[in-house]
Amino acid sequence: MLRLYFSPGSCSQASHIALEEAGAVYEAERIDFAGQQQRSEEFLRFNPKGRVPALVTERGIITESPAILTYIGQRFAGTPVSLPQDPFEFARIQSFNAYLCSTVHVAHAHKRRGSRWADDPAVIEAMTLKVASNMSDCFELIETTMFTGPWVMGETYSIADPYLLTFTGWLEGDGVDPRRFPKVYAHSQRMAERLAVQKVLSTAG
Ligand SMILES: N[C@@H](CCC(=O)N[C@@H](CS)C(=O)NCC(=O)O)C(=O)O
Repeated sequence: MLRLYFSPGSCSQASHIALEEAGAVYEAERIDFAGQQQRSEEFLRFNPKGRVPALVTERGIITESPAILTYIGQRFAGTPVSLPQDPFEFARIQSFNAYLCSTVHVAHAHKRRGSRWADDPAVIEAMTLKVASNMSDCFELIETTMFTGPWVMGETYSIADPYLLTFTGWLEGDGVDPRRFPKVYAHSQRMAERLAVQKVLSTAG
C-alpha cells in the first residue's frame, strides 16, 4: 500500500490532496517538525533528504512534489488528477509545478530555513526581510501570466491545483495578503469546496 509521509500545512499537502482526489488507498504518516522527526534516524532511513513529502510505493520511495504529483496522476488514470495525453498540455502542468517547486518554494523557505544558505544571523535576517516581496512578485506573475481559470490550467482540474492551493495558504504567514491576487484567491475558495481538500485539511491541518 502507498504510504505518504507528511507534515500539516507543508508542501506535502499537495500530494496528500492529490491522493484523496485519486481515491487512492494509502496510509498517511505524520512527521512532527516541532520534534525534528524529519531528522530522526528512522525517517532518514526512508528519506535521506530529511524532508516531506515522501511517498513509499511497492517499488521504492519517491520524493519531490512534482514527481510525486505526476506519479499519482499517471497511476490513477480516469480520476480528477489524471494527466493529459497531449504532450503540450502535460508540459504546461510540469512548467507550472516546476515554477512552484524551484522558485516559489525557495522564496518561501528563506523565511524559516535561511540557515540552509547562510550562517551569519544578519544575512539570515536580510533574507527573511525579502520573503514578502519575493512571494508577492511570484504571485503577481502567477496571477497575471500563468493562472488560466477556473482551475490553474483552465477548464480542467489537475495536479497543479492542490499544489497552488498549498502555496496560496502560505501567503499570509509570509506577510502577503492573498486577496491582492483575486484570481488566485478565488481559486483557493473554489478548492475549499472540494471534498478531498476538506478531508485533508480537517485531518491533517
Ligand atoms: N523540493 C521538495 C522540497 C521539500 C521540502 O523542503 N519540504 C519541507 C516542507 S514544505 C520540509 O520537509 N522541511 C523540513 C526541513 O527543512 O527540515 C519538494 O518539492 O518536495
